Amino acid sequence: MVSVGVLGATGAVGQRFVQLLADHPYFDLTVLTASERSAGKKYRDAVNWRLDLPLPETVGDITVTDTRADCLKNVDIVFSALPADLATKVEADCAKAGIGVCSNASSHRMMPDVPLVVPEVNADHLRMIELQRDAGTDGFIVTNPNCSTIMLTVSLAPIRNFHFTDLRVATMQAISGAGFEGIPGMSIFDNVIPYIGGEEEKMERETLKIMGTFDGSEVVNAPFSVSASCNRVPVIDGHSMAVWLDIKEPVETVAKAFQNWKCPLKDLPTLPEKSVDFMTQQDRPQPRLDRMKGRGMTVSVGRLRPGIRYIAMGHNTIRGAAGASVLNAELICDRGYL
Ligand code: 11C
Repeated sequence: MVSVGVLGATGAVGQRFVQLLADHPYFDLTVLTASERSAGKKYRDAVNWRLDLPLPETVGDITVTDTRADCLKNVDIVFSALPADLATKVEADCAKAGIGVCSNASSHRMMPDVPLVVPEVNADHLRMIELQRDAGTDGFIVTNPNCSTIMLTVSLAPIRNFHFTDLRVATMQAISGAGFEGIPGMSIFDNVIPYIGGEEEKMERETLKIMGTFDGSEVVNAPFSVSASCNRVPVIDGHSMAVWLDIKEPVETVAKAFQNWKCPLKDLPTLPEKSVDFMTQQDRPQPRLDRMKGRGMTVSVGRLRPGIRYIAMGHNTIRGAAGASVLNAELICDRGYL
């Protein structure tokens, strides 16, 4: 078993990490970190557990430590659910201390030697770990993108071989994307907020890196433009998005590509049976009905129309955050990078 920890274990994404790692076939969850005021408490006393499933018993007994690299004794991998401002230093310290960091934070995503990975789309970018090792780091940092970017890029996997130059996307994002702290500040009931700070820029630049080509020394960005418009809507979990692409092939050909697509990866514990579920019902996908498909890891695609236009939807804190990092870590183990 690989010994793992979670940085920032009490927040919305941290709790999802704990839920996914509590009984994992590769990983033994041994360390949980949180802010100074939680350090020294049992996890069950430090956390305000807000998920739909009960707090796993064995994890409740773990004593929470401070979020510092020197508190992570004998840990092989840490999963980071830290806010970006904290993550910059702590993740770099962990990597220097020989720990593999699988991060959901945004701070290192665009660094030239840090892989930004969605396994179904660019598993080969994990080779960038070698650049970090060549530069003298004993551990490594591997990141997953912003949740909206994950739904978008997974939905593009089956159709990426069609030629297009212009990708437009408008999101409808759930309130859990703002974390437990962000929710009370939002006047979201009976409302739509047409602004999520930094989100549009992240979708635009992260998509190009993920769908770009890694030539062994750097990533050459994907050769198309991305224009995003992001909105917060009164949904608890599940980010939806409308996507427009200037693909010239007939819609029937694109539908076949969605239907016939096979994920290129071999089986991994968190990889769902279907990474993309292509739906033909006129009123789907819907967050409430479809977000838990594939234990929250499937991205549903529907409303495919000429144009090309479609809707993609997935669970933002599972597929879009904690599940994405755990899947990256499984791939890292599978490919022998540990
Ligand atoms: C939201 N997507 O829904 C954001 C949260 O870059 O990981 C995640 C931000 C990020 O507000």
